[in-house]
Amino acid sequence: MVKIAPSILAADFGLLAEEIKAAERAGADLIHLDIMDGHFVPNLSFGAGVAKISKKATSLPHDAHLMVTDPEHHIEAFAKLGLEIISFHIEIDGKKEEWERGWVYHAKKVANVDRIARLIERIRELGSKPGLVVNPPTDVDLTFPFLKDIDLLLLMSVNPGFAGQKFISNVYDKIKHADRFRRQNKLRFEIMVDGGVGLDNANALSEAGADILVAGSSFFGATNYGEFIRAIKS
Ligand code: S6P
Ligand code: MG
Repeated sequence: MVKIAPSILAADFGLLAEEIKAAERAGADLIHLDIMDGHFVPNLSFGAGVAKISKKATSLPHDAHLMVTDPEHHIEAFAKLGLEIISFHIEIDGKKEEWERGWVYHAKKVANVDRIARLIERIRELGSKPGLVVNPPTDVDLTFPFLKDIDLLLLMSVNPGFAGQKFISNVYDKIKHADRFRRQNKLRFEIMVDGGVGLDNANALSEAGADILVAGSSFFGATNYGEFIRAIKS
Protein backbone atom coordinates (compact mmCIF):
# COMPACT_ATOMS: atom_id res chain seq x y z
CA MET A 1 0.00 0.00 0.00
CA VAL A 2 1.24 3.48 -0.82
CA LYS A 3 2.81 5.43 2.07
CA ILE A 4 1.94 9.05 2.87
CA ALA A 5 4.45 11.66 3.97
CA PRO A 6 2.84 14.95 5.02
CA SER A 7 5.10 17.92 4.26
CA ILE A 8 5.07 20.19 7.29
CA LEU A 9 5.81 23.18 5.06
CA ALA A 10 2.03 23.42 4.63
CA ALA A 11 1.26 22.96 8.36
CA ASP A 12 0.22 25.73 10.76
CA PHE A 13 3.63 26.70 12.20
CA GLY A 14 1.98 28.29 15.22
CA LEU A 15 0.79 24.80 16.19
CA LEU A 16 3.62 22.82 14.66
CA ALA A 17 4.09 20.09 17.27
CA GLU A 18 0.30 19.55 17.51
CA GLU A 19 0.02 19.37 13.71
CA ILE A 20 2.74 16.70 13.57
CA LYS A 21 1.11 14.67 16.36
CA ALA A 22 -2.20 14.95 14.47
CA ALA A 23 -0.50 13.66 11.32
CA GLU A 24 0.77 10.64 13.27
CA ARG A 25 -2.68 9.95 14.74
CA ALA A 26 -4.18 10.23 11.26
CA GLY A 27 -2.00 7.37 10.01
CA ALA A 28 0.86 9.19 8.25
CA ASP A 29 3.82 6.92 7.49
CA LEU A 30 6.61 9.48 7.73
CA ILE A 31 7.16 13.22 8.04
CA HIS A 32 8.65 15.14 5.10
CA LEU A 33 10.90 18.12 5.92
CA ASP A 34 11.52 20.71 3.18
CA ILE A 35 14.85 22.45 3.74
CA MET A 36 15.36 25.47 1.42
CA ASP A 37 18.39 27.77 1.32
CA GLY A 38 17.06 30.59 -0.90
CA HIS A 39 19.80 29.81 -3.43
CA PHE A 40 19.04 26.38 -4.86
CA VAL A 41 15.36 27.36 -4.78
CA PRO A 42 13.72 30.81 -4.70
CA ASN A 43 12.53 30.52 -1.10
CA LEU A 44 13.73 30.00 2.48
CA SER A 45 12.12 27.53 4.82
CA PHE A 46 13.68 26.14 8.01
CA GLY A 47 16.66 24.22 9.33
CA ALA A 48 17.64 21.71 12.00
CA GLY A 49 15.80 23.59 14.78
CA VAL A 50 12.42 22.79 13.25
CA ALA A 51 13.54 19.26 12.42
CA LYS A 52 14.29 18.84 16.13
CA ILE A 53 10.77 19.96 17.08
CA SER A 54 9.33 17.44 14.65
CA LYS A 55 11.54 14.60 15.91
CA LYS A 56 10.43 15.36 19.45
CA ALA A 57 6.75 15.50 18.52
CA THR A 58 6.55 12.08 16.88
CA SER A 59 8.24 8.71 16.69
CA LEU A 60 7.43 8.49 12.97
CA PRO A 61 10.44 8.32 10.64
CA HIS A 62 11.50 11.56 8.92
CA ASP A 63 12.89 12.35 5.49
CA ALA A 64 14.74 15.62 4.94
CA HIS A 65 14.47 16.97 1.39
CA LEU A 66 17.48 19.27 1.08
CA MET A 67 16.86 21.97 -1.55
CA VAL A 68 20.30 23.46 -0.93
CA THR A 69 23.31 24.20 -3.12
CA ASP A 70 25.84 22.79 -0.64
CA PRO A 71 24.46 19.70 1.11
CA GLU A 72 27.99 19.15 2.53
CA HIS A 73 27.35 22.02 4.96
CA HIS A 74 24.07 20.67 6.27
CA ILE A 75 23.85 16.88 6.31
CA GLU A 76 25.67 16.45 9.58
CA ALA A 77 23.23 18.63 11.52
CA PHE A 78 20.27 16.61 10.23
CA ALA A 79 21.96 13.23 10.63
CA LYS A 80 22.81 14.08 14.25
CA LEU A 81 19.09 14.45 14.94
CA GLY A 82 18.61 10.87 13.81
CA LEU A 83 16.65 11.69 10.65
CA GLU A 84 16.10 8.39 8.90
CA ILE A 85 16.46 9.64 5.30
CA ILE A 86 18.40 12.61 3.91
CA SER A 87 17.97 13.47 0.24
CA PHE A 88 19.74 16.00 -1.97
CA HIS A 89 19.35 17.08 -5.58
CA ILE A 90 21.17 15.55 -8.55
CA GLU A 91 21.21 19.15 -9.98
CA ILE A 92 23.54 20.64 -7.31
CA ASP A 93 26.15 21.35 -10.00
CA GLY A 94 23.51 22.04 -12.65
CA LYS A 95 22.24 25.18 -14.32
CA LYS A 96 19.70 27.74 -13.24
CA GLU A 97 16.73 28.27 -15.53
CA GLU A 98 14.32 31.17 -15.07
CA TRP A 99 10.64 30.41 -14.59
CA GLU A 100 7.64 32.45 -13.55
CA ARG A 101 8.23 32.14 -9.78
CA GLY A 102 12.01 32.56 -9.82
CA TRP A 103 14.27 29.76 -11.01
CA VAL A 104 14.71 26.03 -11.15
CA TYR A 105 17.96 24.08 -11.34
CA HIS A 106 18.27 21.44 -14.02
CA ALA A 107 21.05 19.18 -15.25
CA LYS A 108 21.75 17.70 -18.69
CA LYS A 109 24.55 15.56 -17.27
CA VAL A 110 26.10 15.01 -13.85
CA ALA A 111 28.96 17.52 -13.82
CA ASN A 112 30.63 16.16 -10.68
CA VAL A 113 30.01 12.42 -10.28
CA ASP A 114 32.50 12.13 -7.41
CA ARG A 115 30.71 14.81 -5.42
CA ILE A 116 27.37 12.96 -5.67
CA ALA A 117 29.04 9.65 -4.73
CA ARG A 118 30.82 11.24 -1.74
CA LEU A 119 27.63 12.81 -0.45
CA ILE A 120 25.77 9.50 -0.66
CA GLU A 121 28.59 7.80 1.21
CA ARG A 122 28.77 10.56 3.83
CA ILE A 123 25.04 10.38 4.59
CA ARG A 124 25.35 6.63 5.13
CA GLU A 125 28.47 7.04 7.29
CA LEU A 126 26.51 9.46 9.47
CA GLY A 127 23.86 6.81 10.02
CA SER A 128 21.04 8.04 7.74
CA LYS A 129 19.73 6.60 4.48
CA PRO A 130 20.68 8.58 1.36
CA GLY A 131 18.19 9.78 -1.24
CA LEU A 132 18.51 11.60 -4.58
CA VAL A 133 16.03 14.16 -5.88
CA VAL A 134 15.22 14.99 -9.51
CA ASN A 135 13.62 18.26 -10.65
CA PRO A 136 10.93 18.32 -13.37
CA PRO A 137 13.26 19.52 -16.20
CA THR A 138 15.96 16.88 -15.44
CA ASP A 139 16.07 13.44 -16.99
CA VAL A 140 15.69 10.66 -14.38
CA ASP A 141 18.36 8.57 -16.20
CA LEU A 142 21.02 10.79 -14.64
CA THR A 143 20.36 9.08 -11.31
CA PHE A 144 20.68 5.52 -12.66
CA PRO A 145 24.41 5.07 -11.92
CA PHE A 146 23.69 5.92 -8.25
CA LEU A 147 20.49 3.95 -7.67
CA LYS A 148 22.25 0.86 -6.33
CA ASP A 149 23.70 3.05 -3.54
CA ILE A 150 20.60 4.94 -2.39
CA ASP A 151 17.39 4.13 -0.51
CA LEU A 152 15.10 6.81 -1.93
CA LEU A 153 14.52 8.32 -5.35
CA LEU A 154 12.49 11.50 -4.91
CA LEU A 155 10.83 12.66 -8.11
CA MET A 156 9.61 16.27 -8.08
CA SER A 157 6.24 16.95 -9.70
CA VAL A 158 6.54 20.75 -9.23
CA ASN A 159 9.50 23.10 -9.60
CA PRO A 160 10.57 23.22 -5.95
CA GLY A 161 10.24 26.26 -3.73
CA PHE A 162 6.58 26.64 -2.78
CA ALA A 163 3.78 24.51 -1.42
CA GLY A 164 0.45 24.42 -3.23
CA GLN A 165 1.66 24.39 -6.84
CA LYS A 166 0.14 22.72 -9.87
CA PHE A 167 1.21 19.12 -10.52
CA ILE A 168 3.54 18.57 -13.51
CA SER A 169 2.61 15.30 -15.19
CA ASN A 170 5.98 14.41 -16.78
CA VAL A 171 6.64 12.61 -13.46
CA TYR A 172 4.55 9.61 -14.58
CA ASP A 173 7.04 8.57 -17.27
CA LYS A 174 9.92 9.07 -14.82
CA ILE A 175 8.26 6.83 -12.21
CA LYS A 176 7.63 4.09 -14.77
CA HIS A 177 11.15 4.33 -16.17
CA ALA A 178 12.78 4.20 -12.70
CA ASP A 179 10.48 1.37 -11.61
CA ARG A 180 11.41 -0.66 -14.71
CA PHE A 181 15.12 -0.06 -14.02
CA ARG A 182 14.59 -1.08 -10.39
CA ARG A 183 12.95 -4.37 -11.35
CA GLN A 184 15.45 -5.18 -14.11
CA ASN A 185 18.36 -4.62 -11.73
CA LYS A 186 16.69 -6.08 -8.63
CA LEU A 187 17.23 -2.86 -6.66
CA ARG A 188 15.39 -1.88 -3.49
CA PHE A 189 15.22 1.93 -3.41
CA GLU A 190 11.78 3.45 -2.88
CA ILE A 191 10.20 5.96 -5.26
CA MET A 192 8.69 9.07 -3.69
CA VAL A 193 6.71 11.76 -5.54
CA ASP A 194 6.57 15.35 -4.28
CA GLY A 195 4.51 18.33 -5.38
CA GLY A 196 0.84 18.86 -6.17
CA VAL A 197 -0.12 15.39 -4.94
CA GLY A 198 -3.70 14.84 -3.78
CA LEU A 199 -6.77 12.65 -4.06
CA ASP A 200 -7.03 13.33 -7.80
CA ASN A 201 -3.68 11.79 -8.76
CA ALA A 202 -2.65 9.50 -5.87
CA ASN A 203 -4.01 6.27 -7.40
CA ALA A 204 -2.42 6.87 -10.77
CA LEU A 205 0.95 7.69 -9.14
CA SER A 206 0.84 4.56 -7.05
CA GLU A 207 -0.15 2.43 -10.07
CA ALA A 208 2.76 3.91 -12.02
CA GLY A 209 5.16 2.62 -9.34
CA ALA A 210 5.39 5.29 -6.63
CA ASP A 211 5.81 3.91 -3.09
CA ILE A 212 5.56 7.13 -1.08
CA LEU A 213 3.53 10.27 -1.80
CA VAL A 214 4.39 13.61 -0.22
CA ALA A 215 1.25 15.62 0.55
CA GLY A 216 1.59 19.22 1.72
CA SER A 217 -1.39 21.45 0.96
CA SER A 218 -3.74 18.54 0.25
CA PHE A 219 -3.02 16.96 3.66
CA PHE A 220 -2.88 20.04 5.91
CA GLY A 221 -5.75 21.65 3.96
CA ALA A 222 -8.04 18.66 4.61
CA THR A 223 -10.77 19.09 7.20
CA ASN A 224 -10.10 15.64 8.59
CA TYR A 225 -6.53 14.31 8.29
CA GLY A 226 -7.53 10.71 9.09
CA GLU A 227 -10.23 10.67 6.42
CA PHE A 228 -7.79 12.16 3.94
CA ILE A 229 -5.29 9.36 4.53
CA ARG A 230 -7.97 6.67 4.39
CA ALA A 231 -9.25 8.11 1.11
CA ILE A 232 -5.82 8.45 -0.47
CA LYS A 233 -4.87 4.88 0.48
CA SER A 234 -8.12 3.31 -0.68
C1 S6P B 1 7.99 22.14 -3.72
C2 S6P B 1 8.12 21.91 -2.29
C3 S6P B 1 8.08 20.43 -2.05
C4 S6P B 1 7.31 20.22 -0.80
C5 S6P B 1 5.96 20.80 -0.88
C6 S6P B 1 4.84 19.95 -1.34
O1 S6P B 1 7.88 23.47 -3.92
O2 S6P B 1 9.17 22.51 -1.81
O3 S6P B 1 9.35 19.87 -1.96
O4 S6P B 1 7.43 18.94 -0.33
O5 S6P B 1 5.68 21.46 0.26
O6 S6P B 1 3.70 20.70 -1.16
P1 S6P B 1 2.37 20.48 -1.95
O7 S6P B 1 1.48 21.54 -1.44
O8 S6P B 1 2.69 20.64 -3.42
O9 S6P B 1 1.91 19.10 -1.64
MG1 MG C 1 9.71 18.30 -0.61
